[in-house]
Amino acid sequence: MTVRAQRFTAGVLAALAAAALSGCGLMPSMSSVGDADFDAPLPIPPLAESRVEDGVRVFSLTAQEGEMEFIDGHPTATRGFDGDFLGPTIRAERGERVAFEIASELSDVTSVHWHGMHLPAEMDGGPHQPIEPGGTWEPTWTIDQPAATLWYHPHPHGSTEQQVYEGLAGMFLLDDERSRAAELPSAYGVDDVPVIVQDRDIDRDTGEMDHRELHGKGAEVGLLGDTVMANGAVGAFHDVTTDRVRLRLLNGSTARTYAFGFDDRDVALVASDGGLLPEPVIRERVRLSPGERAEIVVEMEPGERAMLRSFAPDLGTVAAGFAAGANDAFDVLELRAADELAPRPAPSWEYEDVGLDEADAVATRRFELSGRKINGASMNMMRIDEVVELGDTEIWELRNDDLSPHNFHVHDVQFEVLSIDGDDPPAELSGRKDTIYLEPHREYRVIMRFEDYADPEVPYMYHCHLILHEDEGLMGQFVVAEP
Ligand SMILES: [Cu+2]
Repeated sequence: MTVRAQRFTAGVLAALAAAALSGCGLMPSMSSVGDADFDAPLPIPPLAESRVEDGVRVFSLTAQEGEMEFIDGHPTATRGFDGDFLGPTIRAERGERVAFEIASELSDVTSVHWHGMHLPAEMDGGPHQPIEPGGTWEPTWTIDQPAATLWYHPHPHGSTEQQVYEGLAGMFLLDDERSRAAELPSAYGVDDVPVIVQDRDIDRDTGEMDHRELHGKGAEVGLLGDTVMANGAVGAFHDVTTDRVRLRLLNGSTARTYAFGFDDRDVALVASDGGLLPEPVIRERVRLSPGERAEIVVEMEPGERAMLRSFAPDLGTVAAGFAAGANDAFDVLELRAADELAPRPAPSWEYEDVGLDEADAVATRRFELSGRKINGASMNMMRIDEVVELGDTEIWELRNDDLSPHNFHVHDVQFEVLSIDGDDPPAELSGRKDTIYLEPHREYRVIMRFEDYADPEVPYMYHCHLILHEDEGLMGQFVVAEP
């Protein structure tokens, strides 16, 4: 019996009963709430080392094979950057020139994409910048965007899901004057904590984590694992020493959407994909689809323990939600407050308005997602789908025509949400975004400006970040060209 089967046996009767009651029998809901001992210290990804040469900050990264012991006594084959699983946190300052020496010790083609970064297309690390087995890649660009929590991961066409699932991902933090002056917890790994949340399906008998086995028996959205980990640790806790703690949440899962929160407390959402929001947004739950980030500030009382959970997420769809994880809930990370907590001020900062104005838009493009196609076409690396003129502000209309979930990620730019079904977006979508969850059959209008880096030859991608969908063709290509 596989791990999965054994594990399901325990909860399956209750789940099936619940499913029968709810009238949906597609797939049992998963839950780890209250199951595990949270006795593993949260691993904090190390800050990547760098050196400065001729004014350029140079980082080195190696994609390599690894091994983890997620299940006691059973090693799991994994991959990581400069280690067994995940990668170091890269940190750079706005205005800095950065360069990377990336080496691959993998046996298959990979790439390294800088998710959320504004940079030249040939530095983007998408499917057109492959790194061959044993090969290297040396991108360089100048950081030119507001402070934000970004991330990096492979993007080879057709095998991105597999490589991210195996562990190739890391955070990329950008700082600027405003973020440094902000009243926000900022001690990395202490009160400013990276939290990469991912789900996995691990065989309890062998430790094996081969996602391909699950294609066909997984959900339409891709693999939905029943083991949820934070920075590669299952059942992790973090010791909190301040009365406010900032969590930089990254949904690094390939298919699963989470609704993060605590049982009974509001959190302050302070930043989304593209950086700080206009002002803190108080929420009980924060929904994140694959690829999205959220920075939240959590208030703590001395001596208390608070469990960061993912509650059953509202996917905006009844029809397929059950099979897409809408009924699943997980414990993610336990916060353990010390008996005495150092005070931290209430979150505040100076917001940077980048001046995206609908009146400036010179083009409107429409993208309808269905199955594995955008506007009826599936990804073709030889075809440029859209040509954008350098300097233009554009409105993109996004629509998920299916009843099951999709989201939408655009490379190179951060966009702002103008409206959803004609209404103002909710406050949690008031900041800049590079990835947005598309509730089925709703009209999303977003605005963006393509202000740099014309290159008529090398395209950027836009795609669904449910990575199975992306791998299977739900992706298109645009170039930014001189007028
Ligand atoms: Cu999709």
